[in-house]
Amino acid sequence: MKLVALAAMVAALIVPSALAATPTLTGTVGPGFTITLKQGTAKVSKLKAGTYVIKISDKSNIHNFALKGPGVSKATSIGGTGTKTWTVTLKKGTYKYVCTPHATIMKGSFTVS
Ligand SMILES: [Cu+2]
Repeated sequence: MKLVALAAMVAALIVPSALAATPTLTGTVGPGFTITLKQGTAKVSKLKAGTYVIKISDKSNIHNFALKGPGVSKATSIGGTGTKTWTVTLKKGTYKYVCTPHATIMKGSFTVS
């Protein structure tokens, strides 16, 4: 009987941790004129559709990190710095990320299938 109770407790603990296993991406902008989006150490170029947690590190008060694509339009403030965590649902299509004031030189994109 005790084992059954223990198994139920373990199952209750496992379910939330499975939800917490949402893939995490890291977006970084600044301090120089650079903007990147990585999964681990790899630059993001292709992703599967689904829910992702994106941790943004905005390291400059002259840059921002803006992400746009199907169903998503998010940006950090230009004058602000610090970290932000976005939970986004990515759909099939092309997503672009830019620093809004320097979008011609600070940009990247990836496709979702
Ligand atoms: Cu910029």
